[in-house]
Amino acid sequence: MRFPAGFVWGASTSAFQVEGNTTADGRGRSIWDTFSETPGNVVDGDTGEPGGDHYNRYPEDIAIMRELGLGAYRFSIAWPRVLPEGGGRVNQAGLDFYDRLVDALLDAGIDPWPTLYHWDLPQALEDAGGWPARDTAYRFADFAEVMRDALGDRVGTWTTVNEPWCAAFLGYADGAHAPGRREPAAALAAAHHLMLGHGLAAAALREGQGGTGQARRVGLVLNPTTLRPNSTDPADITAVRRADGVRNRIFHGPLFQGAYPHDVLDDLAPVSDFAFVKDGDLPIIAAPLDLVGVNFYTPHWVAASDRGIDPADIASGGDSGAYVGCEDVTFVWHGLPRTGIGWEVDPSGLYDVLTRLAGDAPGVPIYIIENGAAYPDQVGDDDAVHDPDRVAYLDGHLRAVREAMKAGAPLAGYFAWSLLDNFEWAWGYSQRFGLVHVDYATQRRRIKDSGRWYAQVARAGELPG
Ligand code: PNW
Repeated sequence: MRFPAGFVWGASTSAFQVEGNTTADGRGRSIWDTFSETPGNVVDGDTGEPGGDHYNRYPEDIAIMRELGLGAYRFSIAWPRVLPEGGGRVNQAGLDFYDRLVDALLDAGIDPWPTLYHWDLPQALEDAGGWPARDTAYRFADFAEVMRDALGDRVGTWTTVNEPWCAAFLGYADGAHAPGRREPAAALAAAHHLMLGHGLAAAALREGQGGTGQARRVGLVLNPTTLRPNSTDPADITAVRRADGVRNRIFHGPLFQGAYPHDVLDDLAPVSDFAFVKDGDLPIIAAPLDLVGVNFYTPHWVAASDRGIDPADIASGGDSGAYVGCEDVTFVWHGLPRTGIGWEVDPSGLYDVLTRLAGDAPGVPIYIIENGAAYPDQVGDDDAVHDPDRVAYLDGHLRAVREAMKAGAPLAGYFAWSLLDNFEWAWGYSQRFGLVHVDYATQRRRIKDSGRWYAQVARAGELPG
């Protein structure tokens, strides 16, 4: 199975998950510092320390990327490193880290793909209301401007927000993620302001294009998933429509059609009147994108039931309030093999996501920005990491990507999640997604079998067999 020449092969991380050094060089606090340090929120009480010490070890990590033959590296920029209070004073020492990182990547021939927001909101902005407050979207645009001025001469491809669904609904409705609030109406406002922040930031990034003459490309990263009815019962089909509304269409509508779907507004009317949508917001949100990123892990099967959503299924430990307005909807295991984190493995879910997105956002190039599988530690007696399950997961999902391309979806690249084992949010360090193993006690890196397999695929541009 060959991929076209020019297809981008990369790997991803995010700042809070790999950098560690949460108090170095004047970094301010983020909602994930506060949340993870609060007992009961993260498995084993894990926090952003030690992460993978990527803040200091990035040269070694870039050498590993070269060994893996990666063409691009997706990382995120820690807002509280750059603007410790969320806005106002710029912390030059924090900014300098990303400057060094970008230069080192370019020296190594690896394209830097920064994401501006991967969930580490400055605590000061949460204290002022967080994403449910409209002002946060404007502060985010200010941050984008600072980053454009700092890196815009060298960075070609930018993504604004990572997974607004998780940031809004796991953070503000379910509470399994920071800031751990359980306020369904506020979560809907957060989702809107994350999209508004994206639109404002995208406009800022486009200004003063290309110090190097390189065209600047701007997009965002969504995590749409496939929701399938558990039976042909019309009630189950309705359950799918409603869950799909708050998971997928609440984003696809504003971003790609410039409007919230009517049925979503109707379904959610008991929760919110959407008064936070102001005149002029939707055109900002719906401004054309140069690319759209997709993160995909697992599909879901949905049934109508008054049992409520099973907590274990959806949100790694919350009360599954993430699906706002879907209290009479349940998620059902389909009996497929599951990863260490419990997520069912089904590459056809990715095929469905991609072909649907190609229809919802016609002509916009799609990049898989994250895809991968978690397992607990797999260091063998021979001191190596043999992870055949992860190889099978990646192989199956890459085949689905290729099939979606054959069906016409404009896929242009694939980034594995993750380059390194890292802080897996509510799971802490108990689950490992890396192509590269990290021994957190010594910070020793070891390329796993999956990393060597992926390197071969990236070099050949082709799947074996
Ligand atoms: C995404 N859920 O997070 C993030 O973008 C990554 O930072 C993360 O490490 C990766 O996927 C694996 O989890 C998610 O509970 C976290 O539905 C939780 C959920 C979905 C995505």
